[in-house]
Order: sequence, then structure tokens, then C-alpha cells
Amino acid sequence: MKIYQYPAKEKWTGLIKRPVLQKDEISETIENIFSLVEKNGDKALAELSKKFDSAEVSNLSISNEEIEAVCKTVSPDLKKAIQLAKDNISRFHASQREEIQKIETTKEVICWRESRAVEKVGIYIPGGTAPLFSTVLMLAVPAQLAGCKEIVLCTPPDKDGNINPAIAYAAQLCGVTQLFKVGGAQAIAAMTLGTESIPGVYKIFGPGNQYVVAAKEYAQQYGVSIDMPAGPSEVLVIADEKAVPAFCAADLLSQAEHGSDSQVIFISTDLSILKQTVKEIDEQIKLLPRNELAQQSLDNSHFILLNTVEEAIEFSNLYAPEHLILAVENFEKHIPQIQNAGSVFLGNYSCESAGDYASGTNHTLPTNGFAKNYSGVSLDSFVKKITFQHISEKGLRNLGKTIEIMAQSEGLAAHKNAVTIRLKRRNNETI
Ligand code: HSO
Ligand code: ZN
Repeated sequence: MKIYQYPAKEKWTGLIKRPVLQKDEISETIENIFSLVEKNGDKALAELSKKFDSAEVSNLSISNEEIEAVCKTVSPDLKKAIQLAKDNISRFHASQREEIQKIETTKEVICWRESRAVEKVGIYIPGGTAPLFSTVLMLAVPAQLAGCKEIVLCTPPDKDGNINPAIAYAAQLCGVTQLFKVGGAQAIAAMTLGTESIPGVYKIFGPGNQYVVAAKEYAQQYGVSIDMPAGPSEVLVIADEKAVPAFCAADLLSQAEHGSDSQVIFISTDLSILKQTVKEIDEQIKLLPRNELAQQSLDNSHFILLNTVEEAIEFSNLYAPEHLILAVENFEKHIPQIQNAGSVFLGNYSCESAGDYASGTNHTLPTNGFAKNYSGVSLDSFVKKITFQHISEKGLRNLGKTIEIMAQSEGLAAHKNAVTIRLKRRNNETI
């Protein structure tokens, strides 16, 4: 890790840079995968899974009996924890429902918006070193609350063709309608194009490796939308003299253990807190099973000393972190200054892990600086909004002149006439 003491503002641009992903050779692979899946459907999926995941899968779809059997292997304690997390996530996301507001913009001209669920959504849950069943909750709960009719979930099987039990349990608990054993870019291609077993969907959600990310980008050419552009996970912690170094170290490590490419930034206004946090990290990392991954991530991390919390937030707004932890005493007064961040954790006891699992907020958040222009996943991600209007005859008389003159000025006579023809009609006469 590198320590920077009071770096000048000109140096900040260098410090906020993320690693650049190489895309060229990946995109060729993705094109191939999509064209194979388009041509050969399920057969292509089986071959690609064998090639990339060394998984032998005879049947892509998972029967209810298989789900029931695998769910029995989940411990009662974990089931209870998943239920509590689900309840909190449901409560928070249900509160995001908006009431319909009918607005009379001009007398007897009434406009409003109504939400409609995206009918078919796809959720991708990666396998790998830590299969994150918590992401099933974060995506399936709002999908179900929004009223999505088909919630398709794809996740890679292990080498013996088995699905992760906690992923299966969370999926059936949260209303996933179909569950498939397939991973990687081929799963994204399947949900985009549809195959004999896997239905095509309208929007795809979920994290994944570089191939999955590239496949989601590619899927958009087929009219499928995606949750957001992705990058490695990030946390930026701001600590003042009242922060607890052991807590800060634990938070930084919780992010670093996700992967060697995880981005970790620590900013303090107090040199002694900074030094103690570094020391704590050295101690705590020894005890972590994933310490190698965490160490690699920390090797690329920045530890920065700045003058004030205001300055630290200015830096954070430039970096636009996925997660921002404000381990400072008067966090309330700093909230208005926060401009770019995916999710913010306030005070010494709001650890990122709470939001990752169970407090209720969503953990699918914008990374790679996209917190400047994207929100995290919410109920809104699973609906689109349709505008409606009703204009009475009187209403059109009130607004008609305005439309006519605007249409005429744009040289669009037919537009103008659509109003004029109506205004000419008197007392319901037939024209
Ligand atoms: N921190 C991850 C989410 C996660 N953490 C899932 C643990 N499980 C990205 O926000
Ligand atoms: Zn996490």
C-alpha cells in the first residue's frame, strides 16, 4: 500500500484512476459465444460449459425436486439469517413504490405516470471462489416486489454439476421463477437470445468476471438492457481523529478480500489514526483465509492524509466510490457535501458488510466512477414508467393554440391539423 501525505490537488487525478480493462481479445470471444448460442442453443451451452467451467451438465434446468433436496442441506441458522435479510431488503425496497400523481398542467389537461414491471428479467450469479447468494436477495427481492412475471436465474454448477445450495435456497425464497445451471458469457447469451430451455429476457442484472461484463455490454445490441456498467468493487473510508482504527482496517479488508482487483482507499485527517489503521490491517490480515487476495488488492491501495473532512469528501466526490464510509464524528453535517457515491455508511458502527447483506439497502452499486451518473439497483431498476394523458374537449381548446403555433413554426402541418380539425368541431357534430 502507498501512503500519501497531503498530496497537492494536481496529484489527485492520478490517485482517482482505476485500472483500465483490456477489451479487444475478450470481445472476439464474446461474439463467438453469442453466435454459437444463437445457432445451436442448448447444445452450445453444454459444450461451452464443458470448455470453460469443466462442468458436465446433462440438464440445464433445475427441477423443483432437485431444489427441494439441495435446500435441505442449508443450515437452519443460515435460513433464518437469509429470512431476516430478505425481510429488511423487502421493507426498504417496498418503500420505494411511488404513488401515482395526476397533474392538471393546463385546465382539463391531465398527465400522469404509471409504473409497469419489466416482464422478463434475468439474474446472473457467478460461481467462483465465493458464490454470493446475498446477490440473489438483492436482485430477486425487488424484481418480485416490482411484479416481474418471469425472473430467470443462471448460475454455474460446480465440477460435479451441482448448484450452490444457498443460491438455490435464496432463489426459491425470493420468487425466482426458473433456475438454470449455466455460467459465464454463455449464460448471458442464453438469456439474451433464448434457447430451447432458457427463455430470453428483457433486462439482465448481476455481477461477473470480465467475460460476463463484456457479454452484458454486447447483449445491449439485441435490445436487452442491463443494470449498469460494471467494474471491480470499491470502498473509500474517511476517518477523523474519532475513528476506530481496528474498525477501519476491518472495513478495508472486507472490501479487499473480494478480489485482487478490489479498490480500497483510506483517507484520514489524523496521522496517528492512519498509522494505527495500517498496523491493524497487518494484524487482521494474518487471520483471514482469503489473505492473499486481500493483500494483492491492498498492494494497489492508497492511504492518504488530508487536512479536513471537507477536503476528503472533495476527493471522494472526484473518485465517486461504490461504497463510502464516513467514520467521522459529525457525519450529519457532511451529508449535503456528498455528491458522488453509490452507498454511504455513516459513523463508526455502519460497516459496509451491513449493507452487503442485511440492513436493507441494495449492494448492486455503480463502480468505476459511474456513481457520478448512475444509481444503485432499486425497485426502479425493475420497472419502466409510462406516461398517460387525458385531454377533454375544453382542455384542447385551452392548449390548442399553443400546439398549433409550435407545429406551424416547425413546419409540421399535419401536427397542427390534428389540433385544428378537433377545434373546428362543435357540439359533437360528425365531420
Ligand atoms: N461488496 C459487494 C457485495 C457483497 N459483499 C456480497 C459480500 N457479499 C459489492 O457491493
Ligand atoms: Zn462485500
